[in-house]
Amino acid sequence: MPAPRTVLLTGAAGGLGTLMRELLPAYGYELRLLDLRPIEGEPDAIVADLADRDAVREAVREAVRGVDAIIHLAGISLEAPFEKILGANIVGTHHLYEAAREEGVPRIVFASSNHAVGFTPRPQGDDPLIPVETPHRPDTFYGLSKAFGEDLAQFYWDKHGLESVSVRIGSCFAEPTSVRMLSVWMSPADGARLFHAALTAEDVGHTVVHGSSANTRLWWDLTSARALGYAPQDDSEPWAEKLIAEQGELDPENIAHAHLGGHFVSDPPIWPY
Ligand code: NAI
Ligand code: 15L
Repeated sequence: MPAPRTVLLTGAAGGLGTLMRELLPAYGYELRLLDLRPIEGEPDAIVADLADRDAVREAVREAVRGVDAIIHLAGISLEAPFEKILGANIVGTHHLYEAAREEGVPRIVFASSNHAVGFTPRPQGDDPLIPVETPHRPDTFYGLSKAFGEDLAQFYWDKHGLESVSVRIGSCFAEPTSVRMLSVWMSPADGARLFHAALTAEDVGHTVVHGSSANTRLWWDLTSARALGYAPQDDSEPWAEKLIAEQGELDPENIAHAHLGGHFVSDPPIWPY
């Protein structure tokens, strides 16, 4: 596949979308933007609801002219009633993949989440890092929709030859804000590095990768991400002393502290996580 240059960014108005709008152009990408909401200062951004099949067909058809790949960030990004998750994340992601197939877009980078496998026990002591092959163990309807998205990506590769990289993102924010995040944090700069690797690596078929920085307290294995050419540069450790002093060490007897998904495993999920 020739190196992609023009990339459709869905969910471009959101937190991660805003960070990637700032960071990805430095890699030489020309971004086309799509979101449910208008984006201030971006009059050319396409406003469309991915859950609406006719809208997404029109939007993607318009956005796809000259587009080499899609980074799919759009969707509900926290737990919500199943009906809402069903529309935005499950139906919406299907609509996007179907439109991409129809328009011949060769690759999608799908923003999956640690919550697709959130009930996986986090490593303790000398336990090995969580492998990328760990079975789906969603911790919420939200996590269930990300597990669906990964399976959808596999299906479109097997059936239609549409390549995907499913990035199981840990926590991608400017800085870690909890003790758990010390283990799953991905700096925005490393996020851009990982998306760039996912867009440019050869022959990815459908590859699932974990999305974190090179954290000292890492819980999961980054081998498949590194195999794409990802070389993380950041580490959450400089925040460790302050966060542990404020919040205490993780308690293995607390189920939210004992699982990858943190407080998303609680019923109902407890914020903040
Ligand atoms: P966000 O909630 O800030 O942004 C999501 C964007 O998607 C919003 O701008 C929203 O308007 C748009 N959207 C929602 N439903 C839509 C629909 N039906 N059609 C079109 N657009 C729609 O979330 P954030 O943090 O930017 O995350 C981006 C993606 O990455 C999400 O898919 C999220 O699940 C995933 N992710 C993010 C993580 C993080 O740490 N930020 C961690 C793991 C996954
Ligand atoms: C996610 O999947 C969410 O989209 C994000 O807002 C954070 O909650 C992140 O996971 C996390 O686990 O910290």
